Amino acid sequence: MGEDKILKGLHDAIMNYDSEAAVSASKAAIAAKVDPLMAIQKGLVPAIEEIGDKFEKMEIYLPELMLAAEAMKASLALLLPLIPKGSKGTKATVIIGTVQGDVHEIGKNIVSSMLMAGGFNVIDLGVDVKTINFIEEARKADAKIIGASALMSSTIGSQKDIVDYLVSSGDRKKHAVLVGGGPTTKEWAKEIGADACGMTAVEAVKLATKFAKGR
Ligand code: B12
Repeated sequence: MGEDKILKGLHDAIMNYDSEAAVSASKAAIAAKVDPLMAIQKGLVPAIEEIGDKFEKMEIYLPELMLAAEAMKASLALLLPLIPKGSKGTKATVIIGTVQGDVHEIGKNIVSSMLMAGGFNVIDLGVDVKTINFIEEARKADAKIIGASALMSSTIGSQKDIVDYLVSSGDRKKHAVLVGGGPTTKEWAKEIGADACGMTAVEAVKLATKFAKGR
């Protein structure tokens, strides 16, 4: 099967809320040795973004959104582990998670995998992570970088809380703070005093490399 057809298969599986088709299309991508990151970025991500647009326009509702997310996760479970891991921990430790009140994890998981592939030691705290947990885990692991993902306008405020907490505890210089996820922007990062905002997983790796030795 050609690459275009495989990418279309991945895209259509998400658009049709079809986890089984997502698994078959992912297996076809793997069999055809399609680069897993390309399959994710060109096949899956545009589809889940289209789903998000339809949800926003109320053309679909929460059950469909959830089914599309399930199909996306089924596919990522096969593709993400194929992104080669760099030599573990050679660069720096990154604490990453999705902020409190927010359970969106797809983008954060792609960023985690890409950072690991880039040779970072990644400690992924999961979703709905309290501000204090980002800070405590970063202290414990002496992490040079904290990565905070937030997908909703109602939750990006927690990214500011992380920066504010570091400032008030006198630890701001110890950890670079990278923010990302749907509503975050470079202007927002500047406004809250974060070190940078990454719009894609590839940019996240570039930024982490920039801050690997500290701020
Ligand atoms: C899938 C999805 C869900 C799934 C999540 C499943 C899961 N396990 O992750 C489910 C169905 C659970 C869900 C639930 C909800 N969702 Co939702 N969801 C989405 C959707 C369609 C896609 C998100 C996604 O995965 N995108 C694909 C990934 C690859 O992109 P990404 O996350 O942006 O990540 C990339 C970059 O941003 C960057 N990045 C991400 N994180 C980080 C971190 C760092 C440090 C860096 C540097 C970079 C970086 O790199 C990533 C890879 O390239 C979006 C629409 C959209 N366009 O975003 C809505 C969306 C985010 N959801 C929305 C809403 C409203 C909800 C609900 C409140 C719905 C409801 N009524 O219950 C709930 C909230 C639940 C909660 N408390 O969190 C709204 C938010 C609106 C807003 N601006 O506030 C959106 C925008 C849909 C819309 N257009 O209305 N959702």
